Amino acid sequence: MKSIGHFTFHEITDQTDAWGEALEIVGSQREKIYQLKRSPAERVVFTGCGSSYYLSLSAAALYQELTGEPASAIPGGELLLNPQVALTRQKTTLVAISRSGTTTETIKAVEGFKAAGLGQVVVITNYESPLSEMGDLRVVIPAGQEESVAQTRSFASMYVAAGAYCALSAGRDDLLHAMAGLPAAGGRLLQQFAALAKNTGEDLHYDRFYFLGSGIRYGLACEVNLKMKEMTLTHSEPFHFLEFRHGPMSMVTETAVIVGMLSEQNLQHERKVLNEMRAMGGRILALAETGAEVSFESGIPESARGVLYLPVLQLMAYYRSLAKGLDPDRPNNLEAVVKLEL
Ligand code: F1P
Repeated sequence: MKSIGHFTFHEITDQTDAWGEALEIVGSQREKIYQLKRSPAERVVFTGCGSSYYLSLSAAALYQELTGEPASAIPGGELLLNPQVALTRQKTTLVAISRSGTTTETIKAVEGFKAAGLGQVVVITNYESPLSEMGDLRVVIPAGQEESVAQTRSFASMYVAAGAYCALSAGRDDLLHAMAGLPAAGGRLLQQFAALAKNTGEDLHYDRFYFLGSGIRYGLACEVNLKMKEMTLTHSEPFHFLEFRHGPMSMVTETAVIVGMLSEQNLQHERKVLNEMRAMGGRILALAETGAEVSFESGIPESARGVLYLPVLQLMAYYRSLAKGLDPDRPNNLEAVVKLEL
């Protein structure tokens, strides 16, 4: 009989193997990615559902930051029902992200995109699947497969793959080389901050969580927010750093945890927000490359290390779930894949 949360715990704590596989697989497709770039699209659209949409948000921001080319993200269901909002007549590359490769909205959205003949399709997934079959470029990361409903190892593996894809699309082999240090850095974080994740996660005095992240980190803030919801049924919300002052900070009490996913680029502005929320009584949990309660000390460039914000926060949600008597392997009301009759 497996203990409650058995799968989630192991999928979080051994996830860095899947990060390494993701890097190998994308690296092996380097020529194909360069070939895609030789007939460049005018824009790139990333799509997925749930966690995979939040991954799309972060990946689109990274793609545009690194290449200087227009990139955006849209939920699979929106691309299916309102394609006119995300697509134009411009030549477009669609990057479809899906752990299972079987989510109905994502599959139908890609079918519609291909029927419109707008451009190439890149698929990032953990399973050989109906979706992967539709890719002109297919990134399949089996090591990211998981039993649990809430994405942890799968998300991180696909996120690393997406980051490597963005780096190569920008001709930044240096970033891909630097990303080779991610699995070791992630393993160190899981060792060094396991107790912090457990102590904060188990403290049920806290009844609300806010995840602050800007730029390429906003999609990651949305993802860890979803983990908190799925695994622990706790009120939580993600915000861009400066946005938090414009109303939502009214919710800050001493029962609130404000998680700051700090950047180097805007550290001064972001840290100021956290200091103001601390003065209002909130519990602050800051993550950064250095000088924070959770410091990565990775030596990896900012645009290549986004995945490092995930493990400690995933583990915190895991421990909170157990402390609340829930089973993180089987979140309330959820299935691993949403399949619809459309
Ligand atoms: C998408 C998804 C997950 C969500 C939940 C239900 O799955 O919405 O993001 O967390 O597990 O399915 P997929 O398209 O990435 O397989």
